[in-house]
Amino acid sequence: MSHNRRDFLKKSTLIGLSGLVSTLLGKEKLSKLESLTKLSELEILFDLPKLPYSYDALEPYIDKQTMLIHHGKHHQAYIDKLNKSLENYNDDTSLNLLLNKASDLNTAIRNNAGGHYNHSLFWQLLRPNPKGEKLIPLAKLNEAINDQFKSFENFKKEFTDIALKAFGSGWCWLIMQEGKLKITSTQNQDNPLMNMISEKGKPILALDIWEHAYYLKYQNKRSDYIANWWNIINWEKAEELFLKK
Ligand code: MN3
Repeated sequence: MSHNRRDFLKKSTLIGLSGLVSTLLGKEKLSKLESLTKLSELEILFDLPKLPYSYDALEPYIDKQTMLIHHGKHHQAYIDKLNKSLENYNDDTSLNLLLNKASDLNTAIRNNAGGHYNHSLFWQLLRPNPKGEKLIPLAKLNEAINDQFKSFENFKKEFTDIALKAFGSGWCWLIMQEGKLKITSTQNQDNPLMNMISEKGKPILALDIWEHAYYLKYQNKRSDYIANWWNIINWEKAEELFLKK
């Protein structure tokens, strides 16, 4: 091999290497930039989550029309307003962080972040029950409910009482608070994750008691709506939330 040829090979290897490095760096920078862009889009723009069942799947307990409007119009409206209310918000917009400092936020962010969180959870905690089977809590949660409320029937009664007594629009919850189960209610779209709520805790069950959740089928009869809700609780999801650290 001639001297020149060897020299040429060395040079081209070096050029090749530096080209490779700059290509790699460039690609890395590009993908970092892409992931940052994606991340900020996700943080700023919330999307309507798809229902884990069809709109008519909860019949006859919750009718198709109610589900179409509740999910497609009401939940969508909370998301649209949340996105709009965050347009000039320059801090971290992850949902949990927003709920955690809800008292510092303006009413639009607080209500719509709550509305989005609450409904997203509510859909997941429902399941079809076409055969009308009697649904009861699963292993660990069942044990805890029996321990604390004496029996499932007694728990149902206490939960129903609180959901019926809650004045106006709001939510009824089963939460974990300092290692204990507790039934609570919140007004409007507030929830037990918000910093200013006196009864804070980890949600395990969520029941929407706004009239828009039941008015089409049940009119003003909230008690009938609640009685039927027990037929479509997704206890697998409740168990998962109960066991989650
Ligand atoms: Mn609702």
